Amino acid sequence: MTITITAFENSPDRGRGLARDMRVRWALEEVGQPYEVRLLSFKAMKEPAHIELHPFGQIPTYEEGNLALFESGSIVFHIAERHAGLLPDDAGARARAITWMFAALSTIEPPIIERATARFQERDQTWYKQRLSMIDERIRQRLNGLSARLGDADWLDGAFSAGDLLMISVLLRLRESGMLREYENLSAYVARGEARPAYRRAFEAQLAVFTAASAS
Ligand SMILES: N[C@@H](CCC(=O)N[C@@H](CS)C(=O)NCC(=O)O)C(=O)O
Repeated sequence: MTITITAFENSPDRGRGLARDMRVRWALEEVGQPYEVRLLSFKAMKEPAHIELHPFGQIPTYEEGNLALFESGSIVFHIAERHAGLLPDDAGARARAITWMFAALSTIEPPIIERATARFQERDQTWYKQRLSMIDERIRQRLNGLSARLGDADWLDGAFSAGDLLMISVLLRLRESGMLREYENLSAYVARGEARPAYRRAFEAQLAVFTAASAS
């Protein structure tokens, strides 16, 4: 059955792979599943046809036959459950990998998104610098814990898993802040993720969309 995902027609991140379709593309590439992409303008994302698929009018969505999903974490979990390569067979290791998926999305991602929102929407406020440094402190608290747990391991819990895929996707959003460079092991961890052939293929595919949109 054909898998179709949605992505920005013209991504605000200018093809840097930070939009959340990237993590879904990466998961599909890791498990070797072909997929099609339906590109959406900001206007189309808020129209009834898309709201039917995604109640909040966002990307990504995932369609496969009668199944329609939204939320990148749920989509990656679905892919990882259905195809070998992203979750271990051992029940304990599988539960721990799923725990890292949740940790990425519910513990690490929120302050990182808060930072991006502050930079985008609050930078003209008089209190902006103070707020940014408070958010950065919160991010560092999380990174301290993550860095200590990763130590000198390649991945968070044994073999590469969907937990690493989501964690690296989330950490990549911090790159422009320079904060990742404060953590040698986390920088190396992110670089290991980016070096995976599946990541490269997914990255090139989303970049091609942006390149084509800028040329037209
Ligand atoms: N929690 C959702 C967040 C989805 C989300 O924020 N998508 C962004 C792109 S990365 C979007 O569609 N932004 C446009 C908008 O909200 O109008 C997920 O993980 O899928």
